[in-house]
Amino acid sequence: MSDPNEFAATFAIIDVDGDGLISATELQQLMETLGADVREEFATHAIEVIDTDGDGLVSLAELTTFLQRPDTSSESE
Ligand SMILES: [Ca+2]
Ligand SMILES: [Ca+2]
Repeated sequence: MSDPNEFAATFAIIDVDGDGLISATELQQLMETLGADVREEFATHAIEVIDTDGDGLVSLAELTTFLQRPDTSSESE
């Protein structure tokens, strides 16, 4: 999956309120919709990982950068 249009489509799905930014709450709602039992801290942490400018919200550019990053194997538990 490396098509920018696909990222935009995915982003639009996650961005429920359509303000162009993904909040931890929206991410949590998405994962609950997908059937994952997600804690708020997990969603907040995931946002922090993707959020490169540190405003606490994920923009399409930040999501695209994150998804296109070749090496995402440096996860900590
Ligand atoms: Ca939003
Ligand atoms: Ca940000």
